[in-house]
Amino acid sequence: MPIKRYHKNPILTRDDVPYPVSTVHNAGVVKHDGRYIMIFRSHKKNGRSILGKAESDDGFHFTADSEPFMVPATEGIFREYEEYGVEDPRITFLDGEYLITYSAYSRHGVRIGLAKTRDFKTVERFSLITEADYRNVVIFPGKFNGLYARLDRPHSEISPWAIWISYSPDLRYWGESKLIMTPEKYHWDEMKIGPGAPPIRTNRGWLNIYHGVFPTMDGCVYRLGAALHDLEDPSKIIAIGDEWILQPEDPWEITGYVHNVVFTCGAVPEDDGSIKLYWGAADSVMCVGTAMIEDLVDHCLNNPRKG
Ligand code: BMA
Repeated sequence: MPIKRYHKNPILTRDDVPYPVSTVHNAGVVKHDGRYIMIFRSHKKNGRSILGKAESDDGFHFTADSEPFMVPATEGIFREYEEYGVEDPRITFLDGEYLITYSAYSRHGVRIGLAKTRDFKTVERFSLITEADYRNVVIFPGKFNGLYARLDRPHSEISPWAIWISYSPDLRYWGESKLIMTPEKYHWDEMKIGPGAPPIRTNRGWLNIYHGVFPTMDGCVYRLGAALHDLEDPSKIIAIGDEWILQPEDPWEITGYVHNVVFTCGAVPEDDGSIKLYWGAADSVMCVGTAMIEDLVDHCLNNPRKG
């Protein structure tokens, strides 16, 4: 498998967080001023989620801040839509700003919020960029014919839960939406798929590390796979690797708050052609692994799914 697990996983748990939380998982991670910044999700003990921040010099050893980074808004339009919590942050660096997309839960369903920061000291909510019910929005770190682009995963009772693309001139208004990738019948991702880490630019295409879900008699299994999108037109899928690249195997991936889950919200590309891939394990702890980007691209191209 192209992903090599770090030998000291898990790298961040609730015991490392100075305020009371019962989980640490599904974190977006970026490198800012040479340091790794992790924005992670935690369940509070009332079952609702907040976002915390941790920092690291090497991408493996993280120290969490003493206070949460984002808690549900108490004013404005966000207040109504974040009542039940904020979850699963993804971070994209573009035009000098970090764009943080996150799931905003409320009695009205789940929408995606977009917040911006330049320094991770202050953060400003910008807009709620979807209606209900959407999750897993990742923004491309690049523009296409002057437009921002994102992948997302609407929930639908009619069609399979699949990956769509949309475009925006200003990050606020999104359109030109198109379905681009669907789950494959009786395959490891047959039940639903969703974007994972924000796409990574490679010489051979945009690398999209996504999650796929398979239903079993013992509940759902969340695994990670990889797909390659055209550099100029990211709505075109060049290839989807047929096999998963990561599945729950370590004890803390198999057992936890939700069993059998590896779920990514972020990967950091390095100068040597590797990435650090971060994933939440069993919705309980954070883990990291490394891979060569070229190996992940080969994974997509050398054994692509046929469907
Ligand atoms: C998904 C989301 C993720 C979570 C996963 C496994 O639907 O809720 O945040 O990690 O389920 O529980």
